[in-house]
Amino acid sequence: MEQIISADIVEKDNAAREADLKRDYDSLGERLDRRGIAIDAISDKVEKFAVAIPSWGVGTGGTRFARFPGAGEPRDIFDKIEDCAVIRQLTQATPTVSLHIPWDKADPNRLKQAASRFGLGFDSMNSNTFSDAKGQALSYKFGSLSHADAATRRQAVEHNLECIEIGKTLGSKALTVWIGDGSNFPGQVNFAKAFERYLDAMKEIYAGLPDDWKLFTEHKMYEPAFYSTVVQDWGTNYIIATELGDKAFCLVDLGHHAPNVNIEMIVSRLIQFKKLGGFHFNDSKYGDDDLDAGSIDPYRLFLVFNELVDAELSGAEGFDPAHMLDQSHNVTDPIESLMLSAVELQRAYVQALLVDRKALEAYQDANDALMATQTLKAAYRTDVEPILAMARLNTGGAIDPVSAYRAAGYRAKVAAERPAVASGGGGIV
Ligand code: LRH
Ligand code: MN
Ligand code: MN
Repeated sequence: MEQIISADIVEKDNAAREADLKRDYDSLGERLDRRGIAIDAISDKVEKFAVAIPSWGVGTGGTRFARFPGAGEPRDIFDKIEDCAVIRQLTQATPTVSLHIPWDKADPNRLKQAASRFGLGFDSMNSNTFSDAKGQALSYKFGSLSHADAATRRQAVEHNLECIEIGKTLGSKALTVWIGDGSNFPGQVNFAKAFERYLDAMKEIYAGLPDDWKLFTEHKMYEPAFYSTVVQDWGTNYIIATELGDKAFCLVDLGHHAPNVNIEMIVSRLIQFKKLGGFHFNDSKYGDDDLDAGSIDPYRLFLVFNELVDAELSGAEGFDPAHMLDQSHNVTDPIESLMLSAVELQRAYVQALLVDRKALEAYQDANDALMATQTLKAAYRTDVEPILAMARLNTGGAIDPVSAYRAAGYRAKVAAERPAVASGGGGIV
């Protein structure tokens, strides 16, 4: 397996940190031991934790006002795969890439070959009927899978079926469908009719799904439609997943809810009714900000993982959610942001593993609200960095991924090979 960052650089950076890490790990191990927790068992779990990198996340993002390109941006999906390989190498947490079609359209066999050079696999395929592709016959300006015009709906269905076909060659096992369909004015669309058209179209896509695939639908409250969206909320999403069948699940993008919505409770509900498919992790302050996971509200991320760990430990039937990042990096080096975001998910996961669940249950049963919440806080307050760093070291990654990445000078190196992409307005990627 090829490694893009020279092993010497990673080893040198690790060597400078290893002795301190061992001390910190042992000391944390001792403290966890006092709480009846075996640190090595937790480390094993972290080593198995995986999150997919979105291909669109490694390019510099932008807003509808402007995009300020970074140096050495990937020119195409093959450059993106190399950037993903760097993230994988240094974090050892991101073995797969999630593609967006048609943004990443290329010969599937070449894609597979390019990824396998670095030991990367492919996660869920993402279709795109929220923008018009070059040369597309019918426009999605007024919708896609719910469009009033049957021919436009057909075109959108065909596109999704094509995504499945590409994914089959790549070894993907899921299709994620997010549509921008909705309305900008009251009265613009008939809610019920639009949803009915959407469901009919989705049934055709579902019929083309291989038996061992899953179909994820992603709800989003607003944007680009600002008055209503067809797949607005988790309730609508749940209806879709139940209408479609056993292979259909809800995908929760953390940025797609109304402010103050209790996302962790949505997660719990979907787990309880066996319809949680997976996540697009990111963070937000105001809307679908697509900020780095854990950068604004790390406690919320922990609370989401608290639900996930609760389900994992209680052996919830069929529980196997897909983890994907979905972020836009406007002012940071996307590789650095994505590495740290993957680590933030691991951190929340480990903190959630540390929750004393027996004690929590007893406090809940005794209506001891204060101690119940303190039980969560005790886990959340634990600095688990030594566990995360040790897991990286044990699996061949970097103790400090950003430090090793900067020491390798990867961005400057690719900047010399990849010509600057023009800046300009608009576009989320
Ligand atoms: C929509 C979304 C969806 C798209 C991605 C680019 O806001 O979250 O997942 O595929 O952004
Ligand atoms: Mn998303
Ligand atoms: Mn989004």
